Amino acid sequence: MNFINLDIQSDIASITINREKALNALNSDVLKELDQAIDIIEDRISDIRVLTIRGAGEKSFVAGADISEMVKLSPLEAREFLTYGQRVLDRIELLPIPVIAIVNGYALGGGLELALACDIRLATENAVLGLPEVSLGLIPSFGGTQRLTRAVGTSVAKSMILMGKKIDAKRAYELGLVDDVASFENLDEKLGKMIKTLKKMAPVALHAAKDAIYAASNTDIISGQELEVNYASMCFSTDDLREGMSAFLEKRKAEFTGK
Ligand code: DAK
Repeated sequence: MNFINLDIQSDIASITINREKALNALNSDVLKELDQAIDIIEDRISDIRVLTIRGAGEKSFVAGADISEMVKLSPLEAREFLTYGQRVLDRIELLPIPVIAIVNGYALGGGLELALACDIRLATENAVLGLPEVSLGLIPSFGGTQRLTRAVGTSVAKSMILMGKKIDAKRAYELGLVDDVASFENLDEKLGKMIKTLKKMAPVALHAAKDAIYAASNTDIISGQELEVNYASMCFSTDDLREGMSAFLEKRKAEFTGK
């Protein structure tokens, strides 16, 4: 792969979008390789506990879909690119493991949409987040109108989408759009702590919780609660639930096996 580095160390997978000269903008080759990286991760999913995604360098996570490529698209080609882009981001959102976006700089347009498809966002202090598509004669098309609105509410989403308002890491943290902010010096430390926390959790319960939260945005409350009860009941069939509860009662640390 030319634009995506996938590194799997023990039970942590790390994707780096590696197109630094174009601020890691997503063209169709990058999207294809991202799709291939997800294939590899899915093949090895039972060995992986956490996935991280970042952009190469210290300036940009992803500065959006590639404008030089998009400018040439016909409506039908745009539809193909859009459907493909949405599908790749959906695959990331639906992975059974937690996915952390390391928002290390610009997260604009498709870049913010990619970060929104991840479960947790850790921003560096220089991060700038925005959906400037309307200034290009377009609207956010990799799920941004849907996921940003669900993440921060209609009012903030409208100011960011209609006025193209870009926000810094501090404001994004205040809005709950990112979960934490780090300097480049303490980024690894903060990321390490997040990963450590996630690895303490029961893997099957994490997967069930992700699916139930996904349902909260995609179904009515009655069906969502039914799904929640079904997932929770399913947890009672796992070794991990017995282990988690026994460990609490025996005042020791739980050792989860993901079964
Ligand atoms: N696409 C292509 N190249 C980009 C790019 C992008 N989104 N962003 C940056 N680059 C390139 C620049 O062209 C420049 O290339 P060279 O001139 O060196 O060859 C290089 O990266 C460095 O950028 P700058 O020289 O501009 O760097 P600055 O520090 O001055 O500015 C910036 C950084 C991030 C503020 C600026 O580059 C910028 O405003 N970039 C564009 C940000 C943006 O508007 N992003 C949203 C793109 S629209 C769809 C599906 C999805 C989407 C749309 C449609 N369907 C198929 C319909 C999603 C749309 C978007 O994401």
